[in-house]
Amino acid sequence: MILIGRLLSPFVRRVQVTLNLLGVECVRKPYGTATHSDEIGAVNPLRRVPALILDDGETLIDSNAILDYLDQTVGPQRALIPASGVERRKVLRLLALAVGAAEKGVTAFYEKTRRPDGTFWQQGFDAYSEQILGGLQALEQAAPEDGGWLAGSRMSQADITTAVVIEFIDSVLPDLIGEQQLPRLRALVSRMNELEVFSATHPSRE
Ligand SMILES: N[C@@H](CCC(=O)N[C@@H](CS)C(=O)NCC(=O)O)C(=O)O
Repeated sequence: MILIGRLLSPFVRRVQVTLNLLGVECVRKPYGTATHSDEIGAVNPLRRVPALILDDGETLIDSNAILDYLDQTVGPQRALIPASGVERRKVLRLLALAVGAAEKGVTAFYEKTRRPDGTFWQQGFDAYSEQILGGLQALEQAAPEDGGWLAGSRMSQADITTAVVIEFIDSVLPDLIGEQQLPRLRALVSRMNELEVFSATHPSRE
């Protein structure tokens, strides 16, 4: 299998962490949307990453679809999103918050870096920042005080994605989350970084 995209993308990174954790063999082509638009467009008409090319040539696009495929491949015992019930709803809600914050982070980052000189839209940037912090604060409130996982007694996709998103926001919007803010999520990030499957995917190691 081939994963398309760079680890700076939180959507690509959460897929790579999941591949590592589940022990699924895959090579990655570190194509960036700004530098490899045509190569990405050849596998995804939306010209976005990630995309996952399966061994038979089928191509999956969007990290949600890719993670769903990986969960189905390993089966319900090892799946990182519970198959049904209240556990599934809880993880999906946490993921909506984390993924939503990532999406707004990407938009705010583009606003900051990609507009022509002099056309920075401060009001929009402030609104995106507020949405990011709103999502992360809701995740902070959902995190257990005792340092446990976000949903239940074992790691789920909510833990992976949240930790990836916190590190992404810190890297592209370094002034947004104060060092003293979100202590439970900071503890989660530390816990995830103790795992090689996670820390090996840090964008600085690409
Ligand atoms: N919903 C998509 C979002 C993917 C996404 O927005 N990827 C960004 C990189 S972080 C991208 O490709 N942006 C280029 C663009 O949208 O033009 C997913 O979960 O895979």
